Amino acid sequence: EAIRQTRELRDEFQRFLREYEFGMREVETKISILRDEFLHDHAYNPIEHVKSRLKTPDSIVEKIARRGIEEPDFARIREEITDIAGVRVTCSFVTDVYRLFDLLTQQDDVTVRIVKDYIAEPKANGYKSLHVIIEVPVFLSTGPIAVPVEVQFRTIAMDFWASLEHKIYYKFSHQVPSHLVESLTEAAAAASELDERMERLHREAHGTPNGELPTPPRVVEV
Ligand code: 0O2
Repeated sequence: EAIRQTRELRDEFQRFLREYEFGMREVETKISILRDEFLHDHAYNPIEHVKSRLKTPDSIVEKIARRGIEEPDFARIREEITDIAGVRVTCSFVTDVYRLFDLLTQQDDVTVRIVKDYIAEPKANGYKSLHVIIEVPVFLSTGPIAVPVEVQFRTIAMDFWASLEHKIYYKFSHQVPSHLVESLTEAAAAASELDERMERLHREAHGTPNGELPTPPRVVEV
């Protein structure tokens, strides 16, 4: 009986994870359609790369424990742990970050749950990125479900910084020596400056004196 119950729980967990994988694929498709459309219609690719990941069962279990969820309560896990599916969109410039964010979140079948703009308000260590938790519909044989997906938008410079910071954070088991914290904060400022310079350069190269990028029309409500 115990084995049967364990198997049932395992099957349920796998089904639960698959839903997130499907949600992630829906978001990947949306981003890749936007990228292809930009390339064809504006001869411009605002996206450098896209990386998706599903949280590992171990790290989900760890987070469930940290949240004090004791029962295998999938409804509560779905409600509280919103970063099981994650898509990271790395853009060329800050303008593109916000443009892509708008284009994704304005789509009719996308529901925005939480926005955290760490570009407008960077974290104390200098971390910058635009985070959004969205819900996208996934159509299963049993009917539609809404799947939460965390999408992080950032520039290449922000991504470079975040990936180094992440490695250092783990190397020192979350206790980074203060001189490194300071250097990282300085590096974050340098990355932001580089972002500004690169965007200015890009605009100049496109001969747009007021800094206007060749912008496609915004979505207009009819
Ligand atoms: P991984 O390995 O990327 O999945 P929580 O998710 O509950 O711990 P919160 O406040 O709800 O935290 O989420 P928040 O602030 O939106 O950030 C979550 C994710 O953003 C992290 O996921 C990182 O990917 C990224 N992030 C946030 N702050 C930092 C930071 O200071 N440095 C770096 N390098 N990344 C950051 P995970 O699960 O921590 O990691």
